[in-house]
Amino acid sequence: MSETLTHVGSGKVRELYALGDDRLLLVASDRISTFDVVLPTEIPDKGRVLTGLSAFWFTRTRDLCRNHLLSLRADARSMECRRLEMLPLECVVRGYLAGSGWKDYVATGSTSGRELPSGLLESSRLPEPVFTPSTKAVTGHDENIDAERAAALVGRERYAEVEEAALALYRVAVKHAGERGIILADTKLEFGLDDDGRLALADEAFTPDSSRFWPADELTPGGPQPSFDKQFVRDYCESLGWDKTYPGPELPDEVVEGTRSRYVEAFERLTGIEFDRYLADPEVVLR
Ligand code: Q0Z
Repeated sequence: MSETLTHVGSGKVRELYALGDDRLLLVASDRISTFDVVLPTEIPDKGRVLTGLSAFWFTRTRDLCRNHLLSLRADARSMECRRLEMLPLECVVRGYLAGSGWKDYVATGSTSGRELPSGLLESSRLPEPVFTPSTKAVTGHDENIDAERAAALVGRERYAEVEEAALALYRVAVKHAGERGIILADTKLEFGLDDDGRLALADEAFTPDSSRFWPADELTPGGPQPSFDKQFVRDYCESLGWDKTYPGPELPDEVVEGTRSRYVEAFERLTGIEFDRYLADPEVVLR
């Protein structure tokens, strides 16, 4: 049995194909981006780590919120999904002040129109997680928007439903990761609607490409934190004095190997499953 694959989209490091009318195949490559540039060197198995982690989280959170996952392919990097009508919102939840949340806070004392306590440092833990939706930019960076503008995009009731679901999902993932020594500082979730108009979590979920993963034992607010997965790559790129425009630098073997190890370590710590077992039988993350 073979099926026609029609390429329907490319992300920086992922590809999307149509499987008939109502399903999609999401394929995670081994490409890696840093400072918004996709590097010429791949990290072996990175795509498999991300696909396995997403599938793990979809399985663990299915009672909290429906999701698009239908099955994993034997290659361990491809996911068959229900095709949804996607909501035009990036659903960001932040538990710590980093990235654009920190930038907004420095400039205005708020992020996405939500006032935060004074005196917070970069990478400080927030008193409670905040939902900071942003627009989906076609090019360039997503823009944080306030609840009013976000609700105008999806409707007031749907907005309230998405906010509640995103916060509930984030809290579950944060607790699980925290017990395994990983801080999930923030995350970006995407939701869509199924044929019956029901909300479902889509895209990837709680991967290092959609979230900030920090080693819990190294948290030092007052500056940016080392990334659990990409820090070797960033440090190496910084050491070159590269101007962060295309083309990015080739990575030496030891940076590739160190980075691959960090991805596999994140997978094994979070799932409690040996990565080689996942490669042999991807469905182990679905149980
Ligand atoms: C995800 C994206 C990627 C490029 C569309 N279940 C779904 N139903 C409808 N649409 C999507 C999904 Cl996941 C959907 N993207 C993001 C992913 C490559 C763009 F792998 N775009």
